[in-house]
Order: sequence, then C-alpha cells, then structure tokens
Amino acid sequence: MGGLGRPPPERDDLFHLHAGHHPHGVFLQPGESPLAMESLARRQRLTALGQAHTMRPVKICRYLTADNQVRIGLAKGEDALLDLTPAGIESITALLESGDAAQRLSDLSKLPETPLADVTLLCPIEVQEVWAAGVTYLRSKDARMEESDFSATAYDRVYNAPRPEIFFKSLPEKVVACGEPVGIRTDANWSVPEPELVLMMNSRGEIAGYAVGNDMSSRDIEGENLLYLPQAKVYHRSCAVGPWVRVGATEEEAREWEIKIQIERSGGSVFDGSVGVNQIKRGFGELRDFLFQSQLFPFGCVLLTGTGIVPGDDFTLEEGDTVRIHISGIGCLNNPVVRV
Ligand code: DO4
Ligand code: MG
Repeated sequence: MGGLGRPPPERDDLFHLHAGHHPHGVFLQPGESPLAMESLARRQRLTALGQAHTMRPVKICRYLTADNQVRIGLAKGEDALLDLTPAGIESITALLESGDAAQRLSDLSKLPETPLADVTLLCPIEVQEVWAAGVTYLRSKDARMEESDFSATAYDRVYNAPRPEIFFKSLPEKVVACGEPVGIRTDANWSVPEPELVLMMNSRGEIAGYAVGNDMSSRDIEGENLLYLPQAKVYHRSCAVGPWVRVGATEEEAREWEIKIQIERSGGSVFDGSVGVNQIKRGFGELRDFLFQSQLFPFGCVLLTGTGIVPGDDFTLEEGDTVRIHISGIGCLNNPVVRV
C-alpha cells in the first residue's frame, strides 16, 4: 500500500498558489477550549462545527513517520500534521465508520505536531474496494463517442439512462499514493489520466469523506471495443488516490469545488484543464445507491465519480510526464508516469 519504504513524495506548490489557499486565516484549532470555540463561532453566527468547517477544511491523511510507523494525521495549515494516535484514531476506516468523524475531529485536545516535510504521505485507502463511475459528465460522453464509432451509442445511452455505468477499478493494495508513479500500458498508444472526485463511503453507504483520484485509462484499447474496458482501466498502477481525505463536507459544498489538472513534460506544461464538480450529471446519493444495490461492503468502499476533463485527441501521456490534479476543497495529487 502506498508509500512504504519509498522516498517522501515531492510536495508541489503550484496548485496551492493557483487555488489561493489561506493557510494563516482565522480558524479554530483542535485543542482550543470549547468556550473559545463557542465565542468565535457566535461571532461568525455559525455553530462551532460549522464555523470550523467553513473556515478550516478538515483534512486527514495516512502517513509514515521517520521511524516507519503508520499514523493517521490531521492537517494543520499547509505545513504540519497533528498525530491522531493519542486521540485513539488509528485507522481512517474506523473513523469513517464511526459516523461522526467531523465531530470527533473538532473535539480534540492537544496533539503532537509533525512537520509535513518529515513524513511520507501514504494512500488513504486501507481495506476498501475501489470502484469507478463513468460517463457522468457531458465531456466524457462526447469524447468517448468520438473515440469509437463502434461503441458510440453505448456511451450516449448510459449517459441518459437511469442506471449509471459503475465498474470495479482496483483492490486497495494496488492503489498508488501521491508521489508514486502511475502507469501507462506498454501495449497502448493513447493513454490519459482521468482526474476525479472520490467518495469515501462507510459500510452504511454514508459519504464520510472526499479525496482526489486518477482513473488512468488507455483510450485506444477502450475505443477499439467496449468489452476491452477492464484492460483499458484495470492494470498495474492504473489508479491513484490521495493524499488527503476531506471530512465533514456536504454534497452541496463539494459541488462548489473545482477539479484542475496539469500535465508536465520536460519542465513545461503540455496540458491543463479544469471542470466544476457541479457539472456532474448524477447525484452522489444516486451513484451510491446503485453501487450498494445487492452488494455488501463490510469496510465501506471508495468510488471515483467520473471525469469531466478529457485532453484533445492528439494528446497521449508519455513516460516521464508528471500528472498534477487539484480539487479546491481537498488538495493536490501528484504522480510521475511510468510505462508498465
Ligand atoms: O465508459 C468508460 C469509462 C468512463 C470513465 O471512466 C469516466 O467517464 O470517467
Ligand atoms: Mg473515469
């Protein structure tokens, strides 16, 4: 699982600058007394929890300490983490399962702080199956209809059908972390990243967190015949998620976020694009309901929600590229590209 024994991921600030983060804004810190929280919240005319979430996105991660301990951390500003171990939080799965993750994270007292530079961020997926929805944005439907005469009507139909396209994407242990390479297939000659909002759901199907994901795809293999979809989508290093899980945001808030991608080659940008999450055609609950229909996920599950950004037909990824995906409410996922 992401990151063990590997060098720390490269921490990129490009998107942080673009996204206008406010690392030093006025916000409540875990450990601040309930009275201080109440008084600040009252001044903002919000509940304490609402104020904390509005002013300071609650983001957690899995990380490896310098002495190789796996820990769960709470982001503190842009450069530090609070170790959640003393608060009894040792797994993201258990925290999401508890049903009150945001409340638990807002009720914490003093916790040990670690500079982000001293840790390796791991993939936040511990034991969950990873699934993906497709053709949920108009851009994805149109691009896929263009890439394949053979299957064009299938994309058109599924975009408009009550039942969405949902496919199995990855076992948890195969998902790559931020900083680790994503793969392009050796037998493909048209490969693209798919930047997607990820829903982190518990066993009851509650959307308890959000993450940034990349559903790597071989467009020529998918375009040749839709029955080749599993080969186009499920291969070594074809899925990246992380490093942050945003906790406590509603679907309404998530729909305000923007997804951006930039692909770098030889020090320059060869593609960039963006889309608003509100361009997604289907509701999150609708996708969840189809995924959970006649299924059990005892540890919860993870769903990539589809891409709304598809590079032009003349673009293919190359080994040595770097894919940088940013979602405004969550953070950045950066991965170099290797041939697999
Ligand atoms: O229909 C093929 C896959 C679609 C997909 O992955 C997407 O729209 O993101
Ligand atoms: Mg996709």
